[in-house]
Amino acid sequence: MAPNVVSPTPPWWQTAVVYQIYPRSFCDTSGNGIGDIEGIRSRLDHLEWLGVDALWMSPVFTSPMADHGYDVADYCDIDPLFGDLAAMDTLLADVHDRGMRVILDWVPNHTSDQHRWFMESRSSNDNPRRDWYYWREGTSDKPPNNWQAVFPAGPAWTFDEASGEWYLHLFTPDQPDLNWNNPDVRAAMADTLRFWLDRGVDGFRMDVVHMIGKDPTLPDLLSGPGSPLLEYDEPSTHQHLREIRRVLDAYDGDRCSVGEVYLLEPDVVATYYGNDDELHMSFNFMSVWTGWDADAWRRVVKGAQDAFDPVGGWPTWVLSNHDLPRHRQRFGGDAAIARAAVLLLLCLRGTPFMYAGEELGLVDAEVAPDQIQDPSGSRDGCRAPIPWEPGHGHGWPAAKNWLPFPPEAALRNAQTQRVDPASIAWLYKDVLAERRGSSALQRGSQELLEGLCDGILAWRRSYEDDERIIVINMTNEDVEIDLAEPTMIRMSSVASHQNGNEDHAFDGGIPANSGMILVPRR
Ligand code: TEU
Repeated sequence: MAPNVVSPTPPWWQTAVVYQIYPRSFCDTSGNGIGDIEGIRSRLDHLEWLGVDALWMSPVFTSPMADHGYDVADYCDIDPLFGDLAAMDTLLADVHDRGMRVILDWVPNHTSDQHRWFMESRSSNDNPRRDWYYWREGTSDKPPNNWQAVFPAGPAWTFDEASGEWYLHLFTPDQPDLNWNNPDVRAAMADTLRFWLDRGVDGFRMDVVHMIGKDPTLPDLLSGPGSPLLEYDEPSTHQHLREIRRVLDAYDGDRCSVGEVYLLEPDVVATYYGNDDELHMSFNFMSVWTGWDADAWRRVVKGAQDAFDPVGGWPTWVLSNHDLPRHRQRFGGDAAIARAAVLLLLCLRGTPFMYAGEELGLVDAEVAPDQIQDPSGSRDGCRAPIPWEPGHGHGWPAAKNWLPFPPEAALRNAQTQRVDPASIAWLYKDVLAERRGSSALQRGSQELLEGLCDGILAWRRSYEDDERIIVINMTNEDVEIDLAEPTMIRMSSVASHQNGNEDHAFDGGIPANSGMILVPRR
């Protein structure tokens, strides 16, 4: 087994739990049915109550909202829909006052077609910014290569009648890809990072960052027409990431990056950490493609250990985000599974990323076909407004919000759950507190425990004399295991085990679809 090396004083982001906020859906204070920055600020007590360390905000920059903010028209300003720079500065100050951090969402692969850079680039074939994007000659019936957009269905190219050339967009035609081969683009994008670093942000989530480097000849995908997203791995990206890292490292305070490297082989993802000179962290999306199945999870955990440990890359864990069906839904909707998944996400070695609303055990909203907002058509369900209160409007002032509420909002809302110690929100809070009090859970080594029983995922975390064993029963049957060492139950995902602060002797029984944190009996 690889050594799982632990550094003596880890940077804050290695011991942190990050809470992702999709600002449109978090909390509306202006009354237009869309969440805003002031709404986030007004709910910081919830984050503090929960005990998370940092919040990551999906983009709030100036945008025509063709992809709800992932189409940025000005990286250095706030869209009026969400507030303004002053509101952002106030939020930053308030988050910092509460001892938490802010991670912004930086979208380097593409801008909006309404960004002034693209408008200039598009204005004529000899504009000085022409080369800031990928323009290629061709006839209107044949795109320059076989790349397809991730969404909507169709080529990753749009023909511009005025100039008789095509431009590249891995996503919608409103999201033209920046040409990172151009040093002026790299310098301008580095400036956008400095703008926010100077204002005090603690890090960046970097959108599809593995796609920024491109072979300028843009060759066809050998596998045939499709999106390069899940397979593209271009050497120049690593050079760009080293430059980006130097921008962050020039600031104090362990400013960090977490890359959305959408490649499904952990070994390849790990190369994006470089020699500790590229990304600080990367998502490893194997977890979101894995069902409620212990064997599959063992492979994912082992895959991460084998990929990240040898290169000293700090792992990350994620179950839900704004692009995917919520994990409770993916795992079949069972409330017990959602509770056991709390231990899965928060006790594996690495930085966990929660998605707002998972602490309420939410499933996705149902959105009528004629109400769909998302350009991909499939992601609205997990972007439903967060229910804050049980009553009418659930704490949202408008008569109608940009999306409907998720199911069971009268029960699955922050106010109701926060006064119920048996709720999933309290389970998150308790496990987060346990994590914070345990160097084993925060930064300890990790060893998978093999061969205990079919359907059981179990692992040991150790740091000096602090130790935890986590066991999760991913089956619909109660099972018995023999750990061959006496342990006490510190915490269980089963509500009835949770009450009282005393550890209980572990007799080997683990109820169906539940998890436990165990400590050695001393
Ligand atoms: O997502 C990248 C992306 O394409 C995947 O999330 C996924 O394949 C897609 O959502 C499936 O429909 C990032 C952002 O997270 C996403 O919200 C943006 O739309 C996208 O980049 C473009 O910026």
